[in-house]
Amino acid sequence: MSARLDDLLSRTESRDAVVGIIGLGYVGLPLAVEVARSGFRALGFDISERVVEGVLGGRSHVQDVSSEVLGAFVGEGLLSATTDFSRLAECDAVCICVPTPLNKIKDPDLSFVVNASEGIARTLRPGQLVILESTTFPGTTRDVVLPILEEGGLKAGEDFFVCFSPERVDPGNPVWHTRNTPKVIGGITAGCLQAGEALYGRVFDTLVPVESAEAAELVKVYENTFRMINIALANELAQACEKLRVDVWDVIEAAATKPFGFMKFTPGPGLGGHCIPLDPHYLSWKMRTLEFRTRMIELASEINGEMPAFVVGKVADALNDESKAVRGSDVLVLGVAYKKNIDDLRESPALDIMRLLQDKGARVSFHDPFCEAIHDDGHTPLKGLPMASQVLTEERLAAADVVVVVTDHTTVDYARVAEHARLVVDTRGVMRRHPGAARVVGLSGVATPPPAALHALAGLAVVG
Ligand code: SAJ
Repeated sequence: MSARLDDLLSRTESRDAVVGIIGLGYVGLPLAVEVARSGFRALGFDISERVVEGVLGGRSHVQDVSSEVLGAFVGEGLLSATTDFSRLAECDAVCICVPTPLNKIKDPDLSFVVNASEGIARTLRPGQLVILESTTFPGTTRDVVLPILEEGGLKAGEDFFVCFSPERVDPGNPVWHTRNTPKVIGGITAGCLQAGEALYGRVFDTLVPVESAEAAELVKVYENTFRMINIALANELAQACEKLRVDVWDVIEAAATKPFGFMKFTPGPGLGGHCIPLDPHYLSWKMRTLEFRTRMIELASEINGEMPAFVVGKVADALNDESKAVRGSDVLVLGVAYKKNIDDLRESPALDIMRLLQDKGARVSFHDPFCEAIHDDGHTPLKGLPMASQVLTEERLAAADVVVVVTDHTTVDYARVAEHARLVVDTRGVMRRHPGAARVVGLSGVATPPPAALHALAGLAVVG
């Protein structure tokens, strides 16, 4: 074993190692806390003065990190933060937890990873361990990060050590947290993996070593590609059920009773979030450079991308059944976050649905108990921004020509919606449990008949 590795392993074992975390967001800050909880000195790095001041003041800006826990570690001197990247020289290990967004043509934007790597390279010294956590395409660690780090002449695997270990943070998950979620890790060399396992084996409950950094990079994009494709299958099933006039929720709930060989996914208004819609495109982008088409990803992405328009079509049909046009109709969208019980609007299909409805002339407003207002993010131009969340009164429900359940926050009283709304388009299957006065149109299957049909059935003439 090299003396450098030996020294790093002993500093790790004795907890004398200082661990740097670059990027103090929803991945980096929880990691910094777990590093401190494991007895290491954690030194957070961020480009934002505001973030650094908040951390030093014991004020958490991340949902899964309580300010009291953060403040306690800062008070004990186990956790600190700085915008001074020259202090990376103080660290025995550096974890990169920065964003890897896609650009407008869905190509990976590695600028944050490159900047972080260049920051580390400026003070790279023998014996340091670098672990990249940001989700990215296979080959990034070896082909993008390594050349930057080896620029100064040090050699990975001999002078310093490099691993990839994908973040698996699910913000707000009540069961799976940073420490107890199994942690995949792969090294550039066997020695690199040994160094990474020595550190992360003391921070995480379960390590999952794999044969290379590329394998570890691929595990993460595969996990989320699996999810994206199965969601697309559920969405395609919803479209097929629409043609078959079968309730897709009946089909999925019944299929989910199969105790083996089946995994439940549900259809919805489209795919939101900063992981599932984006991560598969890292793989498809990489495979295109190798002249290989990931057709499943392309097709699934197309199907998921159709859902906002599919929902708007359902709204238009539901209004049409009542001899109303979309143009001029009062449409109240219930829930705009990308998934229930969070306030995150990133890539939310609700924004596409609202824009499409506005484009058709509808008067669109929204109610979301987790999102106070929608501001211009530069992506989804909505007219009249910022839009404030409406108060969900009975009068407001009754006044809407149609209420569209887009995000099924559990804090909304859907029985009340069923009682006071006239017409509901339900993209999440939540109204099925709340029969009421409202006419409900689901993603598929036979909606409750429109008033005219009901009156006709009862032999009554429809008046007015
Ligand atoms: N969605 C569906 N149908 C489903 C599941 C999700 O339409 O059956 C939609 C959601 O409404 C949302 C989007 O997909 O718009 C993404 O939802 P998600 O439940 O996958 O939540 P995310 O984006 O927060 O995904 C994260 C991921 N975590 C990491 O990448 C570390 C993902 O791997 C997790 O599986 C997921 O959380 C989770 O299970 O909560």
